[in-house]
Amino acid sequence: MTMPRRAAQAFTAVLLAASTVTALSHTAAAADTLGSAAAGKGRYFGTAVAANHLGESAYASTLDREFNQVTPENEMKWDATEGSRNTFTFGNADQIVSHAQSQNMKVRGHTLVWHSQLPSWVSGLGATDLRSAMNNHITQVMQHYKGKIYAWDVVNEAYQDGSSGALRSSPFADKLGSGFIEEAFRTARSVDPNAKLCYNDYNTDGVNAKSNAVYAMVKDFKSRGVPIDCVGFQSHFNSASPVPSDYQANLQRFADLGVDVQITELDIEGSGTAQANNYSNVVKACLAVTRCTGLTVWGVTDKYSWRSSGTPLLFDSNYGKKPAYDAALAALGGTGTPGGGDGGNPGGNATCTVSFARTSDWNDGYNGEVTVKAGSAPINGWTVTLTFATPQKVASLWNGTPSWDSSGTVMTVRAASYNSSLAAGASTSFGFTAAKNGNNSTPTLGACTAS
Ligand code: 9MR
Repeated sequence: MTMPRRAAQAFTAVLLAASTVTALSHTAAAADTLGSAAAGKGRYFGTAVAANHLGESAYASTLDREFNQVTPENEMKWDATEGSRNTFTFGNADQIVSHAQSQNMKVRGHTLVWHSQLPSWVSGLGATDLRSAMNNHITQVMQHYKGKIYAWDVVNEAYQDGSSGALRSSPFADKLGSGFIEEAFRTARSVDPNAKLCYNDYNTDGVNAKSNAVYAMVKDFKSRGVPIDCVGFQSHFNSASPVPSDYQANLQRFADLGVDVQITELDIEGSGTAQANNYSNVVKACLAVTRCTGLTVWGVTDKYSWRSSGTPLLFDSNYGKKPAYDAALAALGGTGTPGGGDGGNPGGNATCTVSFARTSDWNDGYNGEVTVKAGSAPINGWTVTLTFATPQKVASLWNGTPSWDSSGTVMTVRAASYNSSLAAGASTSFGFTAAKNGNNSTPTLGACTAS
């Protein structure tokens, strides 16, 4: 298609204006995602990410829309980064880090010293060699990511389950003794003094023998000046390991030691209202603790969860928002969401009204803006029709999803994913550019339908 230069310039200007509008209205949409709602409370809301799913568009778009922090699920572990001694492989982890950076997401480094996913060459070393291999691993990995990681899980899962309160048997504990934890933290601090250094564990979510042992360690570290900044509570819950009633109190007692606390690997098996209530309680517990700086769920979608059959996450296998999503968002103070099972407006009182404005006009085209306003009840979706005079044609549309009747004159626009939910009385708008093709009339606006 050829266009006279002036028309082409005008068209470019319109497209620029259109993309500006998209960006502005997206940011302006108040707290309608987990990340933005958490940010409103001074927290982040993150997820574990697997590099091999980033190419799946629904995975990446859900990740980018909802979350503002990521933890590589496996890609930074010892077996992934140093499979053979002193040969480092960062490709998959780098992919996650650059994706996160392009989206302004924080990255949690997971994890430097852990008994699991540990290559067999490490377990085979004698004490002296093991100590230098551990310090070298921490140094090389942290140096590679220096300046890009907000917090590292320096040591992961060092304590035994059950009532002993003892360290778990591992090559590190068995050969280096309990001092390996302190040594790992001191090495980590010397490599990247700007990264927060965390201890991370599971079954430490309530007050129990295991969390008491971690508590005693953190208290000791703080009293002796061993560098530790934060404690991660993995929070993998199911019916055998439910959300403890003293969850918040436990987070608070750690925070009172002078460390930040984070929910680092949250997933809760179940479905429906029960699962939603559990998520709500966990989010509220974090918000109630000033030093609880953020939450991370252990995966974007049930489809790829390590406990997939327990459907423990916020998005179902088709990336649909679950009631648990609605509950987590509501607990964060976010606005209502579409498609969240029981989380929306179930009544028949959802209404909306529309108005139209021509926001700019030029020889052969104009921009139109349609404002959609919810009635006296919140709405989860809206649809508007516009009938255009022939031979006008819509060249582009933003902040809505258009479809056309067979004559090509009646355009039905439904909400975009991010502007479908409106609180009672709240408004949003979509816009379009139309080519006049010799007809300067204004389209006829149909009624607004809300759901
Ligand atoms: O989700 C991770 C899964 O893909 C791995 O196969 C597994 C191997 O140990 O690790 C899972 O993540 C774990 C995390 O790194 C540490 N806490 C427990 C997590 C769930 O097992």
